[in-house]
Amino acid sequence: MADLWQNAMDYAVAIARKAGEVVRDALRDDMKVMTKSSSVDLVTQTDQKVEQLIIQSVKEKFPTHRFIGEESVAAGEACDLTDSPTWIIDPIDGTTNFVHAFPFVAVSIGFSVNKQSEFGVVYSCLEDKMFTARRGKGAFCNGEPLKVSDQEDIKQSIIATEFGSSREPEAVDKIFSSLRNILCIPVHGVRGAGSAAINMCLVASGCVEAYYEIGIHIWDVAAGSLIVSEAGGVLMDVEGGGVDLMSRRIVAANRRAIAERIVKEIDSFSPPRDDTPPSKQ
Ligand code: 2AM
Ligand code: CA
Ligand code: CA
Ligand code: CA
Repeated sequence: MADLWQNAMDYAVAIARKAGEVVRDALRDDMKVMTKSSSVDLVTQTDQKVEQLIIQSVKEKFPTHRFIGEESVAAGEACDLTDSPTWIIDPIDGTTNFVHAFPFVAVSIGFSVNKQSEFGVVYSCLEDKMFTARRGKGAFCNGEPLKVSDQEDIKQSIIATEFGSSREPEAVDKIFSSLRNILCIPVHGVRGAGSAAINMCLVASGCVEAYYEIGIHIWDVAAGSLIVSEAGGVLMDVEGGGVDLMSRRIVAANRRAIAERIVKEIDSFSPPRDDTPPSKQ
């Protein structure tokens, strides 16, 4: 089956590039900005158009494959990861950035079979950087191999995270208490690109030692997590142990010891899982 998934990955790269062109072109047009769950959870027609473009393109070549896409789930489709070949799509990761023309916006396409990631493609379309990883075959940016930072000391590290989309004071307090603990280690700095997928690619590229966030969704990190692990990094839950992509929580780091130190400092909480049926939320 190896060749088939390599073909699928080549196809995903071509689709991501085309999708990125649509995103770049849309930046020049007047945008209609809508909201979903709250006034800071933004969506545009381009998010929806790009997701449909990706799904329709994949269906032409792989009609039996399944999909999890952010905007399809928002429209009521199940967020259901089965053993079937499944494309996990975030058409625009960094919609808030996109709306403000803040230049970190990605198209993210993960692909999983038997619940195992086979490849990941993240196209940072305003930087024109194509990040790719195929299971067991390494991670690349524009064809150049990626390797995580070899820094062992968290005190000499940059840590990436995000403030998320919740403005509930209790959730914001937890985010800030984790941030305070991390800053006071002390670390060299804390950064956030505004795109989970790009943050993961920064870890894979060795620009930041680690990225953590509570509140992400499977489509934010499906591709990026394979890119991190294929670049030699580690993935962990915010309470330690293995990552469950449906759990809404992730730590990605260059080294296990750095991931473990972050786990120690995080004030953790558990948002409703991605695979919770809407009736139970
Ligand atoms: P999105 O642009 O695809 O919605 C993790 O931080 C993810 O949360 C981001 O990659 C972003 O993905 C999403 N997100 C949604 N609303 C946000 C907001 N107001 N600020 C930052 N990220 C937000
Ligand atoms: Ca969104
Ligand atoms: Ca996203
Ligand atoms: Ca998105």
